[in-house]
Amino acid sequence: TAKLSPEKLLCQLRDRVNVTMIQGSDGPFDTSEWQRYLPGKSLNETVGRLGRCAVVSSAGSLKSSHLGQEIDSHDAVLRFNGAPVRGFQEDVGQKTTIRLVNSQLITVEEQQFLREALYNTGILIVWDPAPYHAEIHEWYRKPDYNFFESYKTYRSTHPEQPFYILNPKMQWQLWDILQENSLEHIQPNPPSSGMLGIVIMMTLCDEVHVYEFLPSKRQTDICHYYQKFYDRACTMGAYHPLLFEKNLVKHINQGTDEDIYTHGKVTLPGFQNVHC
Ligand code: NCC
Repeated sequence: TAKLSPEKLLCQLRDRVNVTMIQGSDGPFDTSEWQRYLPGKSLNETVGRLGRCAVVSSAGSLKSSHLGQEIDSHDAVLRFNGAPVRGFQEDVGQKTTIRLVNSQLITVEEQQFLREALYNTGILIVWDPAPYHAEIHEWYRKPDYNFFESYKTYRSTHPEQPFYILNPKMQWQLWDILQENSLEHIQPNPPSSGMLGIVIMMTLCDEVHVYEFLPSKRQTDICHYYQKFYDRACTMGAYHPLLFEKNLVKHINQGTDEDIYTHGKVTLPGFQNVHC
C-alpha cells in the first residue's frame, strides 16, 4: 500500500523526521531549575557513533526464539518500557544500551519506575504523546501524562545515568509520513514506542536490526514475552497506528522475507548510509 519507493521513503524519514532530545536551550526548559535536571551532554556525545544496533520489540513471539546471543552481538541494544532481561536472556539477550519508556509508565507506575533495578542500566529516553504538531510550550503546559516530577525525582536519585526527554515534534513528523504512505485514513495518535525507537536507532547507527516488530512464525496473541496476557491489539495496534508502522517497516526492509519468518528480523540502514 506504500506509495513511495523504499529508497524515497528512507529519504523522507531521514530528511523530515528530526530526532532530537529536549535541551536546556529549548523553550520552557531554559530555566535554571531545568538546567540542573537535563543531561549536560547530547545523546550523540553520550553514545558516540554506533555500528550494528538491535531494536528488541516486547512481543510475545520473542518467547522461545533463542535470539539472545544474536541480539547481544550488536554494538548497542534498544529495549522498551518495562521489558526485562533477567530470566529471559536466552531469548532477548542481556545487553541494554538504551531503554525507551513512555510517559505513562513513569507516571502511573512511578513507584516501580523509581525502585526497579531494571531501569538503572543504560541510557533512558522518555516520550509523551503531544497534540498534533504542537509547539514545545503548548505540550509542556498540557502533556498527555505529567511525567516531569517523576523525571526530576529519578534524575536526583540517579544523577550519573543519562536520561533524555524526546522532543515531541518527532512523533508527528513521523506520523505524517505514515499517513502519506497509507491508503487509509489513520487516527491521529502518535506512533508506538517501537516505531519511535526504530527511527531513533536509524539516526545513531550504521545498521539496525529490528527483532519481532514484524512477527515471525512464532506470532502469537500473547502480548509480551514476559507476561501471560493475551491481546491481539498488542501486535495489531489499537491506540497506536501499529499496523501502518509495520507496513512501512516491511516496505523499507533490506533483509529477506526468510529472516522475518524465522527470526522476526528486519534490516534497516542507518541514515548515514542513506543517499538521496
Ligand atoms: O507494550 P509495549 O508498548 O511496551 O511494547 C513496546 C513496543 O513493542 C512492540 N510490540 C509489542 C507487543 C507486541 N505484541 N507487538 C509489538 O510489536 C510495539 O512497537 C510497542 O511499541 C508503547 O508503545 O509504549 C506500549 O506501551 C504499553 C504500556 O504503556 C507499557 O508497556 C508500560 O506498561 C501500552 N500498553 C498499555 O497501555 C496497556 C501499549 O499499548 C504500547
